Amino acid sequence: MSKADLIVGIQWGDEGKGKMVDMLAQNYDIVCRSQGGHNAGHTIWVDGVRYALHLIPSGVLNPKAINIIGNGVVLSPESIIKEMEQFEHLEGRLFISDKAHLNLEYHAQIDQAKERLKGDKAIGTTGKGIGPAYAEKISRTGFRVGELLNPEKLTNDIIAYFEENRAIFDVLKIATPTKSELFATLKSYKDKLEPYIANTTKMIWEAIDQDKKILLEGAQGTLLDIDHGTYPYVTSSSCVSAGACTGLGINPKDIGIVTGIVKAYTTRVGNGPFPSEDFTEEGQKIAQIGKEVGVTTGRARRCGWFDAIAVKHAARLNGCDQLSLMKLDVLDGFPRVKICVAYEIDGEKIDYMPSNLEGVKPVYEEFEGWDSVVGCREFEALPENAKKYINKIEELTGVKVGIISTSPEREDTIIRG
Ligand code: 2SA
Ligand code: MG
Repeated sequence: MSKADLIVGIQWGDEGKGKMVDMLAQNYDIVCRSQGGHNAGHTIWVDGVRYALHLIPSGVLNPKAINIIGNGVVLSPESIIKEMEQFEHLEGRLFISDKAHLNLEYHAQIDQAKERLKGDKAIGTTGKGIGPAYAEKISRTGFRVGELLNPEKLTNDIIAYFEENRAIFDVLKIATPTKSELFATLKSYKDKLEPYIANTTKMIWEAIDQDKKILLEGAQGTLLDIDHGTYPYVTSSSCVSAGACTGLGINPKDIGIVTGIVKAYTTRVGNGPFPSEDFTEEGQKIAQIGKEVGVTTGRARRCGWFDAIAVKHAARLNGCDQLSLMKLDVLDGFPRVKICVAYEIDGEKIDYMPSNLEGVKPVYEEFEGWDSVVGCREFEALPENAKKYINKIEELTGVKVGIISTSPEREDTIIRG
């Protein structure tokens, strides 16, 4: 029996999971997504061709790997069908859980309408309908991927749902779809997706029993987790490692090595507290050098320094065996770099993450910078100050930095034994 290795985002998403999963996917038989939806996004370049991935697991770029979208995902048929057009021969290589919930056009409409109504209290969502789709799942009024197989019944059920909730849809100015249009849309989804809809839990169990190598690919990040993130400025799924169990139907004992992906600094897109955010030119410099723009929405990401308190907290939540430190090269050439080593709250200094980050101030330690780490493929080859920075991160978080990325190139990666 094998165990499933897991890649999880340790900050607010966009830690560079794409590069790691793409690299690692070459060695795995099965790559799975367990949560989130098409709010996730990363770009992968292979032989000069750009691929944008939102829902399809990164194993799609390894022709030998099987890709599974688990029950914990909210699936936009519209979005995945478009994404699938980038690839040939997906049949037999991509499977979608029949228990995953559908994220339909009206979910995005609700999401966007609610954000508009919230005004300056908006979450800053991606507008992709993620929150409303998960809300319906938890309210037990959602529709599941397996229901696409009977589009006639699903059409009637969705129209009935609109009728029951007419008052709410009216306030949000969302029109009821016509029956014939809705049927045509759902039928086209069925025609395109039917070969991919499967009982994926059974598939994963069989793969575990057959000793297959399995990689679980997290989306978003720990600080956006619905329970453990900076609520309400979070996404609506379980982004922590434990979520991968419910989101796929495996048990905690099936999980193998947990690698936390973390940027050498911190970014956040959307609203909500961010203690180590840097509002000065230095923050802007990080954004510019790190090309910190959202892949899904094109939004500018807020930037700041490495937050060791948040990372220590997230590493414990996920049970990280190691950290993978991404984009270290973005800090090249900074005369000094900072790490947030404690928080100050109401004049008191604390070394743990409180339940509410609102009003928390960072306490920094400063370190001398380094010239360049670009292209380093051995720890020993790194400039002394970069080594000190990494050693400090290990000391403050209590987790080994097992992998270090020194440029966007696949090969520019240090893997420590
Ligand atoms: P949502 O749409 O309901 O999940 O938004 C709720 C919060 O979760 C944040 N969120 C993200 N943060 C970082 N990256 C994400 N994926 C895209 C990317 C984002 C993009 O890879 O760059 O392109 O803008 C992602 N998805 C959700 C979101 O900003 C809200 O704070
Ligand atoms: Mg991303």
